[in-house]
Amino acid sequence: MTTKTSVRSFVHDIDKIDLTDLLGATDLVWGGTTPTPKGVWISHTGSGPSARTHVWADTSGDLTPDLHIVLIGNISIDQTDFRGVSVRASNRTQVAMAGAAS
Ligand SMILES: [Ca+2]
Repeated sequence: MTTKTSVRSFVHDIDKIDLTDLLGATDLVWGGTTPTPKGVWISHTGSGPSARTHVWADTSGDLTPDLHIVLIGNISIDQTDFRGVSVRASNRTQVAMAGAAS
C-alpha cells in the first residue's frame, strides 16, 4: 500500500488530528514512540528550523505505516491530540491472558 504523506503545521492542545475514518468504528491504539499494529506512533527528526515531528499510522496490522503526517517543528504530541485514537487497554489484555491460562 502506498503511504500517504501530508505536511502541516500543528499546535499541541489546540489542533486535533482526526483519524476517526481510518478504522471506522474501531479506534487506533496510541503507541507513543513505539510502532504499534493498528496504532499510531510518532518520531522526531532534525533540529532547529528543520525539526519535524512524524506521525505514523498502521491500519492493516502489519506494522508498515499506511499513513504519514509530517508536522513542522519538534512537537510534544500525545493521544489527546488525536480523534480516533485510544490508549492501549493493558488491563483488558491482562484479564484476557489470565482467562486463557485458567
Ligand atoms: Ca500497514
